[in-house]
Amino acid sequence: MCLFCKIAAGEIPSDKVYEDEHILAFRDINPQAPVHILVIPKIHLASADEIDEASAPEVARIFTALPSIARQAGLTNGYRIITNVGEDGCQSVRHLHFHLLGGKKLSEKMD
Ligand code: DGP
Repeated sequence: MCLFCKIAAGEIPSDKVYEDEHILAFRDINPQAPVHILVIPKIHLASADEIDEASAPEVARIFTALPSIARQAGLTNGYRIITNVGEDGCQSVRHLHFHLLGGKKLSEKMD
């Protein structure tokens, strides 16, 4: 089982901010902004590169939950959602996750 599958299963503890049957949001262990939350599907998908018609509803659930996760985290003035893919994308955990970053004016640079 991968690291984030273990976190989703509760085998590894995390600082959860939202959970339902399909998705989990928890604080990043190495925050890169005042608010840095990871949102994952509970099913294992290695990255956004694996999204297909069958898994698209899981991704839709994440994006449906994100506005309220952001609001609950106090992100009333905007935020950024990032997903890294593969080697060139600097993805270190091979389970699809969306970084929710905010709590300050973020860099204009995207790379
Ligand atoms: P990425 O580089 O896009 O694959 O991001 C992986 C993120 O996961 C990185 O920001 C650090 C975070 N992370 C890695 N291991 C753990 C962990 O065990 N717990 C939590 N909460 N975050 C983790």
